[in-house]
Amino acid sequence: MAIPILRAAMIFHSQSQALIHSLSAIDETPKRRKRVVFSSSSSSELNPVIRSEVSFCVGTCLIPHPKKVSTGGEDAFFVSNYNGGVIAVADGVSGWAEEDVDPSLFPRELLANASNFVGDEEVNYDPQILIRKAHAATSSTGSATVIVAMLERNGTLKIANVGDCGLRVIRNELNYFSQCWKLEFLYVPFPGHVIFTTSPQEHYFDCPFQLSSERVGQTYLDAAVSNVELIEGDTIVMGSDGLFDNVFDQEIITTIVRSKDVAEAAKALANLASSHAMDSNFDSPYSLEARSRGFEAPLWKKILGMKLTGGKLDDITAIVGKVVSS
Ligand SMILES: [Mn+2]
Repeated sequence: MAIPILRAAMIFHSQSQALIHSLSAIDETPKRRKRVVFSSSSSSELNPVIRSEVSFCVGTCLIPHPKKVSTGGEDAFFVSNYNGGVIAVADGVSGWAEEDVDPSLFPRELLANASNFVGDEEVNYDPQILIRKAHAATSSTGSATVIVAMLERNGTLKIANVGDCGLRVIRNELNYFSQCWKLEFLYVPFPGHVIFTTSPQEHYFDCPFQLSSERVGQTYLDAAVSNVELIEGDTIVMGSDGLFDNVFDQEIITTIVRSKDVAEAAKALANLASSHAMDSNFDSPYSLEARSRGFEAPLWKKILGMKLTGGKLDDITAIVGKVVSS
């Protein structure tokens, strides 16, 4: 995404200290733990009940914008195996480069701070409070969209989202019923479908809600907050707009089904987004949206009777998390 909110109204400060944190992909192996719960029956006997807890198994992939390969681009992410698992993506607003500000500094520092606060008592495992504390601790100039998802061991996924990063939850209903009825012979590869999706928040086309170093930006109070009950076998896909602007949900599902594990799925999704981004003939989610807002093809294309098409060149972050019992 390109446009910082109300750039003309911003007051620029000289930053004496810009914190730069490089966040790299961490593929977390879920902790194996079964909790034995003793519940009393009507006959007051103690019956041991094995309650399965869940956590994420995560794969990640980041492909920078083709012109930003040397700097790594302006997306940032982190993955933590704290509790059931914490996943976050931030996307720096590239328009800051016009003000001689490195747009990658703010999102990287924001997520470095967020990763430090994951176990904080005041955060209390609430993604919206995590965003508040991380934002308050960030001193770099710039702005970023951000999404944070935190999984409880009981399967509750708590999401807070500011801007146009996104998250999808994909469930295979057949496997769901198989689990309910213990029909293990029905555990077969099946496409599944999206049971939850975030919605982008924006001021206008290509200008999303964003946390900022300036007062004109949004805050944690503007975050869209959702809770989703996940079950073993669910898959979540989190990404920057570079993923969801270039890949349709149905393609995401197909890609996940074809992949042997979460690492392969994340890589395949990012590669698919990257190839669509560079394909001027691909009718992407981005070009569909642009046409629906009244944007038109360049004149030479219109003369040839062609419509506005093509993917959107951007940094691409794809994170795939599979819910496993632990
Ligand atoms: Mn982006």
